[in-house]
Amino acid sequence: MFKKALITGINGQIGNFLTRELVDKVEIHGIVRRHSEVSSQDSRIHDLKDKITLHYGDLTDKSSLEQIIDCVKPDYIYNMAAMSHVWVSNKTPISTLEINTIGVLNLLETVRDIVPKCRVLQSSSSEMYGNNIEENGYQNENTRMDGVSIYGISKTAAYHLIRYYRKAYGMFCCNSICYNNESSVRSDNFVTKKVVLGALRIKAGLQNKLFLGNLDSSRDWSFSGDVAKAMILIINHTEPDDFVVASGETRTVREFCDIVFSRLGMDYRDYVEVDPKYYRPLELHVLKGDATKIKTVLGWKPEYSFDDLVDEMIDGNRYILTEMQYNGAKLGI
Ligand code: G4F
Repeated sequence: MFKKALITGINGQIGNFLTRELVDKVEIHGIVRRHSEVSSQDSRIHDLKDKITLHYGDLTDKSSLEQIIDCVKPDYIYNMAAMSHVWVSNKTPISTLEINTIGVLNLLETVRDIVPKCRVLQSSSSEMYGNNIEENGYQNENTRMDGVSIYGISKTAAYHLIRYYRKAYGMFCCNSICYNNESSVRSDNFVTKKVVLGALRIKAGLQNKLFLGNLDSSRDWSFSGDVAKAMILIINHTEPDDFVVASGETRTVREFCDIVFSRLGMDYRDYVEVDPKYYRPLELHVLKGDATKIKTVLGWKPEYSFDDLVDEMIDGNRYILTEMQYNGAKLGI
């Protein structure tokens, strides 16, 4: 009989890749939040709807988790639901804590009550480290945590809750400490997707300028599909543990702009302008993760290089250029 996996945030970027990876291997249930635009509830996984079961729920509503978990009795829970935007978290601090921290507590308490043997994987974040780095310039599983955003702090508390339930109650709870992970289906307001969409729109003549915030921060960017595969390895490990999932390479936002605009035959300096409204109260300057542990213990290896990631993001959104040709044809230009 198929095992059952419950994915919270199933329609998010990683929820989407997890679902595609697992759909023929386990019975998949997903939690979606009610959205006024119904199509937004399952936009990324719409094509898989016949193969999965979706439930309305919310991490902040424990009664919804109790009903779903009691009905499904999952063997695995991937907690991908979160308020995941760092800049927004500073505008909505209370709801960020309610979703990202209390939400995880609601989930853990419900699992402890109803399915204590269920394995739980928490999507933790490199934002938890803040600006701390080891002497070699990387962060690893032992790097001190000191979040520089409400988001980072909310994730740090959740990370510790996962460890506490593991140690105090012997539950199989693990953290994947994810660095920035991207793809063509990334939400439009994260910097990589914003740059790719902006460059394509400029190329298509639909936009003249691209306004960004801090161009000098560095991020460790991976392909989201590779990160989903790492999570599956972590939750299936013989024992619950915490793992950094990262590429080990870091590039500035400026370099990312340069690469994307160059691939489209443009110079980013002609189009990108800084708008301080995108600055954050505190910035996390450099992220570079040391993924030695997951590579050694679980044999994880990313399949996408940074160049592959950029190609996937541009190719997955090239329809913008085609749409322009289509619209241009309609207008006779
Ligand atoms: O794309 P970002 O918004 O991602 P950020 O803040 O690093 O967070 C992402 O990665 C975390 C893991 O490290 C996740 F936990 C989190 O959920 C999320 O997926 O910003 C990246 C960098 C920042 O330094 C930001 O200041 O890009 C800079 N940036 C410059 N201009 C911008 C912009 N970020 C955004 N979102 N929009 C801009 O216009």
